[in-house]
Amino acid sequence: MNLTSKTYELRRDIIDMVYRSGAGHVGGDLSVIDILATLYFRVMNVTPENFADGERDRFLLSKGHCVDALYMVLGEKGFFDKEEAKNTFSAYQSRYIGHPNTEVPGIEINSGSLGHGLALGVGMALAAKMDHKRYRTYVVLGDGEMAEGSNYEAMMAAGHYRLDNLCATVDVNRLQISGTTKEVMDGGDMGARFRTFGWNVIEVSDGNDCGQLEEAYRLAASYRGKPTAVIANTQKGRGVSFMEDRKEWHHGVLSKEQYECAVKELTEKIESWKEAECDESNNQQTGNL
Ligand SMILES: Cc1ncc(C[n+]2csc(CCOP(=O)(O)OP(=O)(O)O)c2C)c(N)n1
Ligand SMILES: [Mg+2]
Repeated sequence: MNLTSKTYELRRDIIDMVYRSGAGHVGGDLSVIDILATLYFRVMNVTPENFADGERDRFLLSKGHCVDALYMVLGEKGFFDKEEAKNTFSAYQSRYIGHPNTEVPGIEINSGSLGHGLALGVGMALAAKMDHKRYRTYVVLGDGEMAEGSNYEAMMAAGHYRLDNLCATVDVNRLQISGTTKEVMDGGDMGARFRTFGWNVIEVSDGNDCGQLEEAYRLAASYRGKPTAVIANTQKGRGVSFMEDRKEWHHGVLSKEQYECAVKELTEKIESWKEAECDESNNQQTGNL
């Protein structure tokens, strides 16, 4: 499976779900989807079949408002029927509510109140060390979320306990709810903040490139003695031109015209990625590469 075309199919699923429900956080969904897809399809040892196994890897979406993207990845992974999530997202009595909750298969923690996921991840990683378990814990945070003071206490504890089985990813899309992260709360260099607390830091220049992300996670898994922070430089709204880098799409809802325009653009991109994959595999077969 080529992951790039898959992430564009997932983007189209997200747009579908947000349009049908009239709810969601589409900007941050589109910046984080490549991170989620790389983790679930290339890195983590977690499936519907092994979810009850204590050795499964743990995934925590601390920027819980982007659960729309997580639902689509978990659906694709077979945890539940994607269509069910699309049709009932944010509806009365649906389990697919607007932030992660553990009633949904595949979800480890309730989150959405920003600043909680990393501390919970530290606890899980520390428990793995104490219980001599091999699972790894992955936490995904937003760059605006890094204004929450609780993160810095969690970073300090992770460094202190040398939790090399913990990997945090910060989705640095440079925007939060009401403006740029720099304008709203400028905390300075993201990597430097983690280094101060004894973390190994890997900068990913294009955090919407699954290949770069996979390489970063491979390096993180082999690093010993420190937790790793992957600083993923992404773009909010990535893949839908009129949403890219625009704070208005943090939780914007699409009109019919906007929906049709977004689906058209994503479908064209999916087709061109698929053509490129086809050419690549033909070239490989004929030895042209
Ligand atoms: C404790 C807390 N305060 C405020 C909010 C409201 N809120 C939801 S999303 C958001 C902005 C988050 O920005 P960022 O972490 O950069 O997310 P992304 O850009 O990836 O969407 C805020 C302030 C919240 N969910 N939790
Ligand atoms: Mg952000």
